Amino acid sequence: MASSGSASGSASASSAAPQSTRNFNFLHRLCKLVVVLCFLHISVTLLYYVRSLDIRSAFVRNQQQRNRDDGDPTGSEALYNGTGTPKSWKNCPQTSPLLVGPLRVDFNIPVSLELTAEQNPQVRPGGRYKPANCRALQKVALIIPFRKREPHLKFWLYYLHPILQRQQLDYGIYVINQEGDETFNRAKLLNVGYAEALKDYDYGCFVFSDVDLIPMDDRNVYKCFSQPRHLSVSMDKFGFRLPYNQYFGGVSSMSKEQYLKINGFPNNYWGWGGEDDDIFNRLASKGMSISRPSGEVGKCRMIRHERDERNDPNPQRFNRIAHTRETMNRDGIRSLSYKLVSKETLALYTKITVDIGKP
Ligand code: UDH
Ligand code: MN
Repeated sequence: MASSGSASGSASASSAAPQSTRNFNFLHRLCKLVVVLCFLHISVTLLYYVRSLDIRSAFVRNQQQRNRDDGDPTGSEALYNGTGTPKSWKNCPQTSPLLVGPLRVDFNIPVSLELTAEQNPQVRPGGRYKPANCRALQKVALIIPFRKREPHLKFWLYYLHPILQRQQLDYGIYVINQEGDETFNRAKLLNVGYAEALKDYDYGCFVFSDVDLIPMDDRNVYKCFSQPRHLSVSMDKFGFRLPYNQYFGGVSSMSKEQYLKINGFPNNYWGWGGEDDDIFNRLASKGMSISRPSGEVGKCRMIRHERDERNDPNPQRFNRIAHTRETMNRDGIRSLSYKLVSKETLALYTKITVDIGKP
């Protein structure tokens, strides 16, 4: 009874308080709330301000760093090296933004060297090119084994020059012309191409291409990869398929390092066939694997032709490819010998004529 009595007593006391006191209490609490809110607001604002200061100074540091790395692309002569590429330019992107994908390749439409030269004003004598606005990621020498295939070479240059430029490569074209009428030797000519190209420029990548093979997609980049690359993976001649898993013929690429690791190519495969399998064996024996584009990107056309004179199938090829491991150290780039007959710097390619001897 006492407690209920006291409760009802206090309730009646509070309700008995004057109206002005109740107003004062309410205002007092409201003010406290406003002060707390203001304090919170100021703290949050301060926190953000301090953080933004941090970010701004990091940004400035970053900018200074970038300026040091990139330099000024429009900088003074002092920034340029001897070859006309500003030392400080930024690298070309990993994937060229200029690529268009599938291409139309039609050998019924005639082409000429004059037309090709006209359409590729940026290509310099000797078939040299490098991108104008960025530093190419690779310096690539394209090596073509050759004898009496002028009509095919016209098509090759017509189609490849625009593709290679879109691929943003720093490249040079080397046509290695076998002099005389002795039996043809594709792999030895490729070795000569490697050696001669390096006399011109500090190439780090070598693409070896038959003169009659044209890629049908510019995403098939004619450059080097972490493993030796086979580029002509789906040829029309083989029904757009790889004829067999170890096939390494047609078009391939190798870095200087990869090429030297296998002592280059064999010099003693005279006549048609086997040299590409020997190269495959060399790579396999050094523990390298083959990198390839997809079947779609790797589509290419071969210009139809009969077998050339003095390039009959080599009857020794089966015996030779069975012994690659034993012969590769004594037969290759380290034992290459040939006579340079002439070197011509033509508008669209460098023509190197050589006497490579006979079987
Ligand atoms: N090459 C020449 N001149 C020659 C021989 C070969 O330039 O006299 C070069 C040329 O780059 C050629 C490459 O070596 O693309 C390979 O030779 P190839 O085209 O004769 O090899 P492929 O495997 O030929 O294409 C197979 C013979 C096809 C005969 C079909 C008959 N119906
Ligand atoms: Mn061919």
